[in-house]
Amino acid sequence: MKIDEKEPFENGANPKKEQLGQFTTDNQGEFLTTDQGLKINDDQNSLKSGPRGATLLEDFILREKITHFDHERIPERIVHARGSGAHGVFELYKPMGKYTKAKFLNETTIKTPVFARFSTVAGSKGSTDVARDTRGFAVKFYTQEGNYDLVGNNMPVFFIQDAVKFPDLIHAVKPEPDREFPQAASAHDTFWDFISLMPESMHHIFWTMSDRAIPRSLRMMEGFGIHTFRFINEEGASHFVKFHWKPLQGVQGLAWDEAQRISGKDSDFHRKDLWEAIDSGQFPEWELGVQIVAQEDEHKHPFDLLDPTKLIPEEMVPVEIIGKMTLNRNPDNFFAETEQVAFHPGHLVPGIDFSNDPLLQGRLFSYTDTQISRLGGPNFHEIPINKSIPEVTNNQRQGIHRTQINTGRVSYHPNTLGGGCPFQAGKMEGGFTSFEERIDATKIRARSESFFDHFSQPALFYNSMTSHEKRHIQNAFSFELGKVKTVPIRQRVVNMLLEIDESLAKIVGGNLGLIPAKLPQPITGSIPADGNLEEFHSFKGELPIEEAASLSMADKLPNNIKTRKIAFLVADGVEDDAFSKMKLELENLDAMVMIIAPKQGFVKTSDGNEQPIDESFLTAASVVFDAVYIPGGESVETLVQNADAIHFVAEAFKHCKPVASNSNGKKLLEKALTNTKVDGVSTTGKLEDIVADIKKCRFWEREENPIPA
Ligand code: HDE
Repeated sequence: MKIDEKEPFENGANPKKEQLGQFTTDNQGEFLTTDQGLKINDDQNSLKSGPRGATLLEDFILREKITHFDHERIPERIVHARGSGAHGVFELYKPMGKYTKAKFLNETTIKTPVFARFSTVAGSKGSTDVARDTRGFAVKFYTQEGNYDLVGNNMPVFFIQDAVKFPDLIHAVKPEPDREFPQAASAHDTFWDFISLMPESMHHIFWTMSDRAIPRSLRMMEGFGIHTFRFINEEGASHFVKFHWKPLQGVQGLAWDEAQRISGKDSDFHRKDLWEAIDSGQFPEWELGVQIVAQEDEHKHPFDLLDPTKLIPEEMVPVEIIGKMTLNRNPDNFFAETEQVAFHPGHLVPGIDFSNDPLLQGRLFSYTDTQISRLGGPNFHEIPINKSIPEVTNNQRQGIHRTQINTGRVSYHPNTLGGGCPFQAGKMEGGFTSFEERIDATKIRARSESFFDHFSQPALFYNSMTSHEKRHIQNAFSFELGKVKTVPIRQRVVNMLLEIDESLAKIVGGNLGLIPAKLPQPITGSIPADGNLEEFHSFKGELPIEEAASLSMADKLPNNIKTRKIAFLVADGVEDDAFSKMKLELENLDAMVMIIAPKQGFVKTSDGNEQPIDESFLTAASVVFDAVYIPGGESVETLVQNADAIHFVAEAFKHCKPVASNSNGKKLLEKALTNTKVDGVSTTGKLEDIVADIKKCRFWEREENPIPA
């Protein structure tokens, strides 16, 4: 497609899907062939010197098949190796021309195709989905002006202020190099050693110690572009912008104990959840929001807009919702699409530009560089998932795995022999021009003093948490540091917590047997010539607000029960009516009901019907469900004798989930729980009671009186 052809994006057309279709094959009804297209007669026996003889080198069919297999792996991503992706569309609610000339942010009739990939950061490709970690949230917009990538995370700040520290951060969190453990975990000495020496990391650490780091679902997390970017309008005027993704499924986290158990029971928990939601037509949606700051207000805030360890509280600059992304199609092939997709924060379209955030500036180098080795050369933009919709017309040629066949003798610019083609595009023709920022500076290896308030924003974050969210943060610090073997590292972190919140430092210190001490915090970087370190110390600045409700997850719950997974525990003799009516009613509200019984196969209901079973107690676990329901009947007499059924209910309760029964089913609840007269336990068998509890997601106050399970 030639640049500027708008039509393919309108009237429901999806030019990316069409483009991918040209590369898609389906083996249905086809003969088996070699890579050269030769039909194969026998794919089960190699060519031998006699039926019991040695295999012949001549066997090109065997050689080709094994050679391909031998080379099927490519290097995994150095970070964000474990990920899941999906196709979708982005629709704009209102034109943003006042701020940006980007076409996909101006024309509300256009549906821009997107591919999104969500990932953990630290773990390898085969690691658990539910590690305590930041999640990547990367979206590729296939716009009519070329690819625009918004490569963000599910947390709005980052660990470090300068890209030069990134390799150290990642080396510290990855498995330790001599022993190659722990996998997908930050709870170890090298990570906390680094953090204890890096006061700027504290804000992000607070986010990773919160439930944001253990999302219930990839569909239930917010996304953030983190850095401040620029919007540029037709007149060339610049506004600073921060990007937000707000999920319409609500925001929810897991319990930490639950997350650890899920890692054993179903380490594909998030991947499967995303796949199944899309497969069943429950398409996840996020609204895109922007926080806009006028150019002249650059220095108006008590923090530096260029500092990626800071966010702009929504209470200070509201988020304006401008459009919606819907993920509506699972990939056809994980490797070809999710594994080979190559994101880059430097893939821009006219109307969007960078700021001088030193973390962003370093990222602009890293992505293509790593992709050249990961995807095997400089032509990875030709891989179908990475191809832009506008045709690529330039003078780049050759390189490994080149697929484009450029005709003609001219591969340079300027030229006359090729009629001057391809032409440079002027501004009016959509040619990209960088924002003309005036720079008058001394070359210096240093950081701005405006970056040194490392403690006011983590304090704001902690202050903004509800009591259960605070408790989870206290427990997460205590868990992570409890796994650290070197006591002085623990002590340094506890000392740093003292700079942020005294009560938190004392609680965590108490759990570790340590007393927080007020000591000078470490400094990083070069020592100034005059030896005066004073101004290099981190400090806790003043913020105009003490709390920001927008930072808490507590009021971001969904107002429906769509895609919630509910386990029905049954056995022979289950009351037909109580069982099938409730199942139907919940499914009508788009919840997902799974029937679990002592054994696979069928159970006989009270009316003698045969009810098929989805899973047995052997294969199912409460941790992968959102709620439990026990319909009554003779089945309950069997279940109260079944240790797995009792454990199932108790574990769901321990993780603060809604647990329900009808009046005849409550015997099992009474057997499993010490107290059934608490919020989130209903025995009425009424749909509205169960639905109200499921909407609340969790009853975290139960953690104050934990039960064994
Ligand atoms: Fe990345 N990051 N990153 N990162 N990043 C990569 O690129 C890097 C950072 C993010 O699903 C790599 O193709 C540096 C912040 C996501 O394919 C690599 C720095 C944010 C993904 C890389 C950062 C991100 C990556 C590894 C510090 C949030 C997964 C493979 C200067 C705003 C994209 C690859 C996907 C991937 C470098 C920091 C988000 C090595 C040097 C901050 C979502 O190029």
